[in-house]
Amino acid sequence: MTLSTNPERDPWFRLVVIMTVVALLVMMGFDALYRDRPKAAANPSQTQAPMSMAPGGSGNSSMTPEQMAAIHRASMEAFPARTAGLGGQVRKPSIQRGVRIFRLMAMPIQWEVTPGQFVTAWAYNNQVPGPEIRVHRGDRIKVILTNHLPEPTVIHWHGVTVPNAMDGVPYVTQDPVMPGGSFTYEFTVVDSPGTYLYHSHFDSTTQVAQGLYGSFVIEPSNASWDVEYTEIVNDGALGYTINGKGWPATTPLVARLGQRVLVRLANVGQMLHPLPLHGYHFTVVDQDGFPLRRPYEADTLVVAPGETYDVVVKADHPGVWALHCHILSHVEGPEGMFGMATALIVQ
Ligand SMILES: [Cu+2]
Repeated sequence: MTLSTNPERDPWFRLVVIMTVVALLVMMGFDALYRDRPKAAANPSQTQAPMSMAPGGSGNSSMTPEQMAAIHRASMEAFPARTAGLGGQVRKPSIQRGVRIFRLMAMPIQWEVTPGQFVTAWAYNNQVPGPEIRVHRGDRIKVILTNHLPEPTVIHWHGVTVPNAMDGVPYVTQDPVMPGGSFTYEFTVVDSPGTYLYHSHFDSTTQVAQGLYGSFVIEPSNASWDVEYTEIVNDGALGYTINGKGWPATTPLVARLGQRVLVRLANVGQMLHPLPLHGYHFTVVDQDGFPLRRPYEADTLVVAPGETYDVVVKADHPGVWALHCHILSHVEGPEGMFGMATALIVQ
């Protein structure tokens, strides 16, 4: 290709000029986007990881050994710390003519991630994660979403079999729900018992990171466990969290000696999170809502973005056993434990 001496009339030259202008506008647009976002959204570690946590091993803290020991002790002794707000509360439906009706209201709230650390979260029904929706196979359900956010939104039912029009993808299966608007999702539950998710599918890098997600549990007719917990990890604008809270404000899993504990693990973040449970081997019994024909034993389970696993723990060793992400910068630094950590307490 050669450019003619008269660039005004050369179509290739015009194309190059147009593409350059478009590229500049796109770059300026992204820059403006980032300037408008809270810093934490661009780098979740900034709300949690101390500045002194540079790679390179020991000796890069300005604290004395005694100061380090004291601050570690404080972060441990604070657990479980009280904060305002609890996510993932089970939502009881109202029932009209046999249809179970759930209402989800999306709006910005102030959310206390760790004691005294308030951030602007985007939440369903004032909690992060949103309410846990529990249903049975065969249930007919309606979920009425109302949008009080400053952006359009939609809900996608992750892993759940739904009619195409209910899939919650903007301009593919529905128009987005504009601020002040609402949309009713309606379907019959046909999948296997297990753990599924719901989350925003509009500007999801922002909206899911800010808190617009929740668990959708299809209950079995007979549970083969004594007690159960849902643990959703995220790595967005609220930092490294389990159920919307960072250590030491995460909620412990509590079991009596000998009980069978079902733990529903899910990841709505953008990173892999390998989750080990100290002191125990657990049995993985279900993945993404599919009961495993051959359950398997593991100590550490890598939960990828969008995955869910159900694991069973036989609580036969008393004590406080840490359950945390094994990417160390998500949980522990010179100032002790933070972020994606909780504990199983067997009494
Ligand atoms: Cu992690």
